[in-house]
Amino acid sequence: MPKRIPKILITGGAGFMGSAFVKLLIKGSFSVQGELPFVVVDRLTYAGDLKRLESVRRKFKFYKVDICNKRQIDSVFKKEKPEIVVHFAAESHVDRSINDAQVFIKTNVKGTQILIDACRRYGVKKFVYISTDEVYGKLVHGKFKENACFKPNNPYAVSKATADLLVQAYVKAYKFPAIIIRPSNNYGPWQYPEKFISLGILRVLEGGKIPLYGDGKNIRQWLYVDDCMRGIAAIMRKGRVGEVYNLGGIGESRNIDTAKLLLKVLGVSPEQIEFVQDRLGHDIRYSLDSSKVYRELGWKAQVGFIQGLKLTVDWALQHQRWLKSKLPDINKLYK
Ligand code: NAD
Ligand code: TDX
Repeated sequence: MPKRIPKILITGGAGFMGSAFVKLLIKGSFSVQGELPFVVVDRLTYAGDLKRLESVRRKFKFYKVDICNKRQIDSVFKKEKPEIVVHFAAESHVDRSINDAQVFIKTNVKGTQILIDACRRYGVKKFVYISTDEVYGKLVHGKFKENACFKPNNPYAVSKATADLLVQAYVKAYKFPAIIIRPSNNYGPWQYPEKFISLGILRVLEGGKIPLYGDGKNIRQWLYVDDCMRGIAAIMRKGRVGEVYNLGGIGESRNIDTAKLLLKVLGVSPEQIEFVQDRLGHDIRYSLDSSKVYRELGWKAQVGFIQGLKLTVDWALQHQRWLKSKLPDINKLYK
């Protein structure tokens, strides 16, 4: 019997993580004949780019749709009748949310509500919400488990926490078949060069320095994007409906150490660092306990931090033109 793949709709599939997920699904379906049942919905904001999916073009259906537009979402659901929805679409950058929170509340909260309601109307069997470690807020010692309290500290984190709570409320009130995933900081190929590692690479490729906020002692738990996608795919297939799963990376590192490692991998002087004004309300440290997903599904991050940085830098050297095409937008953001 040929294997049957359920129809999967991926929102934000032209973004950094969504596109990696679409490519993983397509790669895992190589033995399947005929049209693949993958549907991508993306508004193609500044962060969305179909170039990320060029290598798998024609292997999925694409709709340029805003998740906040109920009519458009309805028409996609009516036509495609997805069985599973994996929801990545969001405004995802903390600095932009501090500059202006409006679109974050609209897309991340209202957009999620519109999607959930469409899922309920069209009988979607599983809804996977990609939340974030930022919902828990900062911590100095230990690690956050899935039942930790929410204490988000910036407008982006608040918008993601609100949508996360909304999903939880629908699970409780209507037995809505959702699973929530909270990954730590992702990095890797095709990340928009507004985030720390991809921005650092771009600045060095331009002959500049890596900008470090404050004293550079803030800590992030870096997760290579392909590791994260393996985790999301495993949870989508075998995770328990109604549950929450953390996905934390291996590499917990102070930003200053991350910058130095990155400079070493890039083969440039460790002096290529510039201390700049700190981010408002900058969370000191994020760290997730991922023992639940390891216990239940055997997932753990596998790509070491140096290995992941090497893969990311190799990719960047081959895609300089793409990275540099984002410079006008980045220079406007960080002027
Ligand atoms: P990204 O900014 O690279 O991509 C977001 C995608 O969503 C883009 O393609 C964009 O066009 C699309 N989008 C935005 N608004 C939309 C709208 N109104 N309608 C339809 N599409 C819209 O983000 P990413 O880094 O790939 O993150 C994906 C998801 O994972 C987000 O929900 C984010 O909160 C979450 N997350 C990201 C990280 C990380 O480190 N990048 C970590 C944890 C969780
Ligand atoms: O230029 C910079 N200099 C710097 O020191 C930038 C852009 C960032 N930083 C610091 C701030 C953070 O401590 O680096 C760290 C990482 O910053 P970002 O890459 O902006 O990520 P972060 O704010 O931690 O949020 C990320 O992880 C959680 C993602 O952007 C979110 O989408 C995700 O939910």
